[in-house]
Amino acid sequence: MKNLLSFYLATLLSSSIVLGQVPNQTFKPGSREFKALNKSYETYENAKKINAKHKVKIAVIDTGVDYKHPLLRKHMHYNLKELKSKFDKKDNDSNNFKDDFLGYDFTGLDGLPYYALLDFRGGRDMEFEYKNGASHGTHVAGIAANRDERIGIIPFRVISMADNDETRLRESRNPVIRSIKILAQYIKDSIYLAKIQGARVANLSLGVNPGEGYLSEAESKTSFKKLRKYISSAVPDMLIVTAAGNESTDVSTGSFIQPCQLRTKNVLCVGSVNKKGIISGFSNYGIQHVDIFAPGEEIVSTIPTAYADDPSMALAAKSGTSMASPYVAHVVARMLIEAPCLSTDEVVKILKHTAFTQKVKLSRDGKPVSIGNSHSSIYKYKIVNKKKAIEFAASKSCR
Ligand SMILES: [Ca+2]
Ligand SMILES: [Ca+2]
Repeated sequence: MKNLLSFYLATLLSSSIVLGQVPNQTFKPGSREFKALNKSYETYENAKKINAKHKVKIAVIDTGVDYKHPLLRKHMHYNLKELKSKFDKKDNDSNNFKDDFLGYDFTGLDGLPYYALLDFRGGRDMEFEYKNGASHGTHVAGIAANRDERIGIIPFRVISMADNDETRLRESRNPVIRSIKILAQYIKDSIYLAKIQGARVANLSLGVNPGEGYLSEAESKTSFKKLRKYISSAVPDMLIVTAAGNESTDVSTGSFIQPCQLRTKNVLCVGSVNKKGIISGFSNYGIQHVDIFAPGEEIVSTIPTAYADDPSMALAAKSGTSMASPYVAHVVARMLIEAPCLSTDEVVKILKHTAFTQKVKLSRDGKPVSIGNSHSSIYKYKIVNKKKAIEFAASKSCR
């Protein structure tokens, strides 16, 4: 359990992106497995009712989400046009993706949503789940939804837990694609699909460390530049909330590549603070990139049900900017529920306007220090004020 509790995405994405780790499965219609899989999703009628309650949708672009979790089920936002026929291997709504009835899994070759494999293994294979499952994304989704039935979650899996498993990498006979180009494309496609479903918020609790010679930094930067262009031009009405990362570094000087560094108006970069409002030791920071801070230490949220005997008790505490980002995504969703007419620009302005302002001394090497006198400057930072931000948005009521 130790790994679980201390896990956050900076470690998840330490080196590379792997494709082809998920074995192909044959799904025979009418088979026991096929029936079990179909049953694990909502029926068309149920999904229609659940969808209707969702006033704002958040795309959770991550490692996938346990859509069967009792605390997440009512948040899952289905693509009804595809759900009607479930796995018919056809693109029923002509969006270029087959059977994308619940977000999309970009990491599997089988084209099925995540968790399909887990279902086939009886739902209790902890080791397998750890490597392939949706622990990180499930936790993030729980924070983003925060049990508000008006918030829909559209889950996308753009990375698999196996991406960070060196043993698995070495043993794998599949080609390893160590390219951030692929990840940038998955993120772009997720945003495209989320847009069609009407999502106004996307959460990206991820980043890539191009170290160990796997990735060319130049290539990575080019891919992210393209992604930035897409985000600013194709989805100006969607606010992309991103994690600042857990390298204890100024984002503008770090060697990692993150959506957080995409400096465009509708990308918000979130760092982590503790309960006292002090910047978390692991959190990245930086005047140029980090827009706002939010709680990111020991945050209790949902984890895949395979981890607990009682599915409703599948919860764990995790720390990281990965947890701070969906906190802000939730606040943004709540603001948009109050005032759907707010533009992404206005949302960002209100978030910053209503935020708490904190000051911290910076040491000579530029790191925030809470004590000590050998400092060279002061770093002012903002912490999201959930209550005030939502109230302020409500005062801008669109009606
Ligand atoms: Ca489709
Ligand atoms: Ca289909």
